[in-house]
Amino acid sequence: MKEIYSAAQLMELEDKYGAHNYHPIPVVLESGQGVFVTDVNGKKYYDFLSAYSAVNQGHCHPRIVNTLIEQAQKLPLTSRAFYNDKLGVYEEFVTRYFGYEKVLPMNSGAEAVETALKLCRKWAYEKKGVPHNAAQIVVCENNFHGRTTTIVSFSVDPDAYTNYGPFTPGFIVIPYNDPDALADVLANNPNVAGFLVEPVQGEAGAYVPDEGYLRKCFELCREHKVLFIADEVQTGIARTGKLLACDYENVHPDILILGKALSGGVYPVSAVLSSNEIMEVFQPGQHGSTFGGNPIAAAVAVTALEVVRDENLAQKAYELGIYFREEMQKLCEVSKIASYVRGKGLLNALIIDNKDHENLAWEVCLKLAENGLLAKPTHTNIIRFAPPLVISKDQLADCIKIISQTLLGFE
Ligand code: IF1
Repeated sequence: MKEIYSAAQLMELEDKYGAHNYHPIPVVLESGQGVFVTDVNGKKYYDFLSAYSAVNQGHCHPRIVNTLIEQAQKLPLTSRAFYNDKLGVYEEFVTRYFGYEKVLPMNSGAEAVETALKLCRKWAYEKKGVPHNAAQIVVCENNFHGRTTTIVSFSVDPDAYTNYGPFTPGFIVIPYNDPDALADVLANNPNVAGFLVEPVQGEAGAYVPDEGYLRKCFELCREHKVLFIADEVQTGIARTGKLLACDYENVHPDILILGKALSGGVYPVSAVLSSNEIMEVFQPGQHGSTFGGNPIAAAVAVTALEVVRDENLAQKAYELGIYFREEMQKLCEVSKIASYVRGKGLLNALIIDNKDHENLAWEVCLKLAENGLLAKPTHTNIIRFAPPLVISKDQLADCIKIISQTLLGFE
């Protein structure tokens, strides 16, 4: 591209030549560093989305980018038809890091969720003894696990599923944050193979379940020989103030799904972790991916996880999260449009009172952008706040000022 485009022209290009499956905030970004991104006009913003928690380690983390460049220059892709010198090293590292015996590498979060669902079904037939094609997997209302045909088959969001049928059968949807509903389903369905859950619901707007919910569900699963499958694609890797959100309740999922920040956002890397006993149901040729486990992904993931540990990002997210919610709470007391704040660690959401003005959350986000902070609404009345975890307390204080002043401007 020789020509220099204006922001308006770049947005026009996307509008004209790209499918209209997104409605972005009208800023055109061209670079990023740590907690900041810069647009094509040179305006700098705090990034309070972190690419939906993929950039926990901050934009362009030098260690991660170096690993990416070095491996890209050496050997990017072999396929799994051959061994490579990075995959095994990564597999040992990631399984020890999260306390599992085996890992299966994929690329996107949705692929990892699909992998977990296939793994769970196969385990049900080959280990649990569920009759052929009768396996059921329990999921929760308002879930978000990705966009594949099977995953949207159990979505309750009409935007996610409308006109994508016929759908994959074999899923039972129960209310979230309701262990009794799970107890009921498990007591009445001997063919349940697994329970798939987000420890904090992301798309639902950082919806945090009651304390003890995950633990109770985990124990119910144990009792009924049902696999507890945690989708930590968004909540995992320090975002919620612990390495995993399940760590808050000492729950060690039978199957753990990771993505997003597993690469620090520089490359699509996802993973499914489990035990030898479960993972051994996959035999050669029964599952895989051209890019899954490629040398760049493997090398980058090791560095991205080292950064999380070396920079103590979980503890940082934990402490800064408490501070952020306290300050947002104070704001809610004085702001007419901010109702309440919720979240865990640095995965938070501010609920906007939009009863007089349906598009208010969107308007607030436009104003936040003008004032130098990027966030995105979800569900018309919720603004998600999830900065990179490398943010300093001073920077966060600065952001709290921007958010407060912006909201108070809406009276
Ligand atoms: C988009 C939401 C966030 C996820 C969980 C699996 C996946 C995701 C818990 C799939 C992906 C994304 C995808 C992104 C928007 C985003 C999102 F609003 F849609 F729900 F973060 F909150 N499990 N979440 O949150 O991972 O295949 O995308 O790598 O634009 O669709 P993926």
